[in-house]
Amino acid sequence: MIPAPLIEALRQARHMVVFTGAGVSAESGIPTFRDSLTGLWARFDATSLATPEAFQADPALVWGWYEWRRMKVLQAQPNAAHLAITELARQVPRLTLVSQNVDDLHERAGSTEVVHLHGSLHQPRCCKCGESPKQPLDMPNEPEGGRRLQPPSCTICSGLLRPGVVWFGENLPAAALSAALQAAETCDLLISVGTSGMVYPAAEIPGLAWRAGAVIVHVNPLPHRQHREREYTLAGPAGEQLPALVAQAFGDR
Ligand code: BJW
Ligand code: ZN
Repeated sequence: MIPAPLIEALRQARHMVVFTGAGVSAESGIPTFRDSLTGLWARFDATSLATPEAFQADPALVWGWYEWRRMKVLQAQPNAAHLAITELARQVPRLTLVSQNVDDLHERAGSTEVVHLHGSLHQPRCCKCGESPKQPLDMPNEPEGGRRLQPPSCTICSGLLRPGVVWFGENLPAAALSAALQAAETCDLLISVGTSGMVYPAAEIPGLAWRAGAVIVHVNPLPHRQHREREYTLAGPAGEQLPALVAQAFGDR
């Protein structure tokens, strides 16, 4: 059951933010980070893979693991949740899509101008000069979990290429962060989809929007901790909840 005031808020919204985390890609077969059985951190140690120190200590271990992840994404398809977000953007005057995800499934579902807070698996860059290769990397062919794989060298300065993602302790890309914060402060409705809300500063975004007066909707199979006024949870997988939300709010248009 979707509450009637929420449907009305969707119909009235002038500027909507959709804020996504790993859960939006879960139904495409991309593992989340913190789900207790299937999450990446249940099987792999974050500190030995997702920090600059880990890459410095063992570039081949880290590069191989990210190449395995990139392969999984290239083999995956956008799911009903990604498609529902694309449809939502057609229905509201303005929609800003802010994602913590490093995959490109929103883009492949037809979303444009996605604000990627944590970078991209598909845009490695040189550790030394910061340039990204002009040619896309070859299609990876990595076993489950990845094998040790020497990162390619930069064609400009011969430094090592590194994954183009934001690791713990690194700053988020300034332009993306400022676009996300500005959208959160000015939107009238924010839908937070498939995120545990544990990683900062991204986790501040729904609260920022709420304090600025927006209606907040969480879409997650896990119940949300607490609810304030103007805050709702649609409990269930995003691939079911988001299409239902879009159909109920805009199906008659
Ligand atoms: C479904 C579903 C379905 C399942 N449908 N839903 C303030 C306080 C405390 C700590 C800090 C702070 N400020 C900064 C920090 C440190 C740190 C941090 O936040 N640590 C916390 C973990 C404690 N932050 C940083 O280091 C950030 N940098 C920074 O702040 O720079 C300034 C600074 C520098 C130095 C010192 C201090 C400050 C950078 C953070 C970078 C995060 N990087 C990662 C890895 C990216 C690369 C990679 O992919 O490997 O980003 S970590 C990982 O977590 C990834 C994600 O984007 C991010 C968020 O995870 P997400 O998306 O929420 O996934 P999950 O798995 O947690 O949740 C999935 C959810 O989906 C669950 O709720 C499920 O129930 C749900 N779900 N199926 C809908 N079908
Ligand atoms: Zn270089």
